[in-house]
Amino acid sequence: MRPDERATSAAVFAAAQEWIPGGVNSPVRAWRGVGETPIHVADGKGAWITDVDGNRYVDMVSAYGPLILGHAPETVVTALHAVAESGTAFGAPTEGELVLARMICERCRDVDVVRLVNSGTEATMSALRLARAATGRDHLVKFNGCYHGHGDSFLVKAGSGALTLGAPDSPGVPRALAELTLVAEFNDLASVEALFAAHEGEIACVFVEPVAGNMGCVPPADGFLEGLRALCDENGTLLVFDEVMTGFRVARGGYCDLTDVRADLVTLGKVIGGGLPIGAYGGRTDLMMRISPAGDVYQAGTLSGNPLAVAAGIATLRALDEPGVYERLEASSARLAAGLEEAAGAAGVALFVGRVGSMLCPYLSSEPVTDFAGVMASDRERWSEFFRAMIARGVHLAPSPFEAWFVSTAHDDEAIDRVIAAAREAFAAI
Ligand code: HOZ
Repeated sequence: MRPDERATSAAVFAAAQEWIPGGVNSPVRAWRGVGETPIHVADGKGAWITDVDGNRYVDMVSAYGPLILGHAPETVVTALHAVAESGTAFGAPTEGELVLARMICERCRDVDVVRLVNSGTEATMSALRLARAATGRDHLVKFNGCYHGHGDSFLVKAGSGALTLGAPDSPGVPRALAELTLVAEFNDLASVEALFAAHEGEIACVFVEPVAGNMGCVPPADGFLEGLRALCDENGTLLVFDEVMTGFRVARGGYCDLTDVRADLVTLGKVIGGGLPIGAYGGRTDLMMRISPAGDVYQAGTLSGNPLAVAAGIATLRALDEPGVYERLEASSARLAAGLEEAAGAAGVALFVGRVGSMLCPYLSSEPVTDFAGVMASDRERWSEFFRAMIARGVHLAPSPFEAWFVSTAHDDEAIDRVIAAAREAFAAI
């Protein structure tokens, strides 16, 4: 549909400018990177959403990852109704928190003990504090283009919306703090070695998204995670897997299921809340027992372990236990990736699809994209044209070439075929 068929969205967005910074509650939603004004969503069911103008779209955003079962799955809706009837917050522990914590620990190999928080940002901030406390060191290593939420220490060469909007290093982060964040290149072990050599005995932890999902979708190169583990071991440094995106998405136990490399700490979010606000961090018992009140590292939250989020998370993880779920996600995601490649090929457009399970990113690139430089070398200007052409054809994409697409169990053949058909026309049009 054309922009003039999105008039109500445009009117709501214009009014929101006065009351909300930039009209949105998270920057990437403003569609600035693609030079458009955003649709405003009225509702969603399964793989589809409808905007306030009545336009329907196949949704490839999936709320940036949490909706692995699609929109409003019956199992989650039923669980939420029950909690809504019986009380939504108590500031006191509930049994549901134990149930979800056990489910997480039983599924994630590297998580022995877990603390629930309210967002991925809280999870990474808290894990960093713990790593600093446990090692008595202040520095951390992160990777160019990786994103670990908007905590001060992570807004240094950040990916996701920060990269999209040209602000990977945010004003307001004290220089003294930013200087403690050392930045290496993803899939480049030599760059990490150099930081360890320059900061011997100073690095508390290495934070890594095992699949870089905030500069599209870049899998780890062979030996990269193994190399990080070895460097961390040599230097008494903790290895933190940020699985906010990959957790319960790429496999039943997250990326930990796909590698032999052990993480000391793991951060989670998105899928474990089934679309409600949640985060979690966990790991080795000896480390996690440093967290207050078991230990002395303080971290708290009025709504942490919120009954609604916990119930949605439990329902989601239970649904993911059904036999064949991940196989079906893999099959539909592979079909989508192949369809996009075929559609681009037919239009003579160079395309590389980065994909791990049900997270993927089509880059307008004639070369495989394996690192940040490759991401930046892809044709991002033309990607914006592609985005506009896809929206016009009823496919909702994240408004940035740096965001992954997420396939859900609700993306059936009809939905996938619609995306491929739209892409065929869109590639021909750009
Ligand atoms: N955490 C999301 C993944 N890139 C970004 C969502 C947002 O910035 O709104």
